[in-house]
Amino acid sequence: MMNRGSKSKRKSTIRVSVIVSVLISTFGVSLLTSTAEAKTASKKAAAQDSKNPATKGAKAKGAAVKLTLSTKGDELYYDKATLTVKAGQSIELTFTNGASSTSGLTHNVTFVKPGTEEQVANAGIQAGPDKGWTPTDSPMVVATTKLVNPGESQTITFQAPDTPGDYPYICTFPGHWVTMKGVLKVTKG
Ligand SMILES: [Cu+2]
Repeated sequence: MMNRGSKSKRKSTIRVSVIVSVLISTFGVSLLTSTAEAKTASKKAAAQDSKNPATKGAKAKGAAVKLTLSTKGDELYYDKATLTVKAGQSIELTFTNGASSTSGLTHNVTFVKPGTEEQVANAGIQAGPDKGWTPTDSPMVVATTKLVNPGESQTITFQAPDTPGDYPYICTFPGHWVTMKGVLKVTKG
């Protein structure tokens, strides 16, 4: 009886010391491991930040701003003389040709760099009807719709220029730009 008791006491003492030493070594190792993991994780997070443009201020403008533009019926005028957006903002523009079906008037909207509307209109004539009277490859052109038939619409999405300023929009159908024009006002983001 006595012997059994002292044996079991000794055994339990040994067990406890083993458990404690295991705990110490495990805890010590886990501390080191978790510190290393935290460092790696923060490095990864920093790398992701620099790769993800959404976290950069200049491009982070949220959802696209929705704009609409139409014609004044059969007149060679847009219904809005100005549109305003922030630099770098995503734009979703819906253009509606409000002309009557019997008018035969086709129109587009072409956004151009400041002061280049006449040059773009002339280049549009050179581009010809197959290109919808628009020099789409020109660096002066920021964005453009196709030629839209009377009563129809087209929605385009594009990014506002990063440089604030007054960006004209015109219809490049020959002769229309003289009156079919407005200004996209790009303000500081
Ligand atoms: Cu037009």
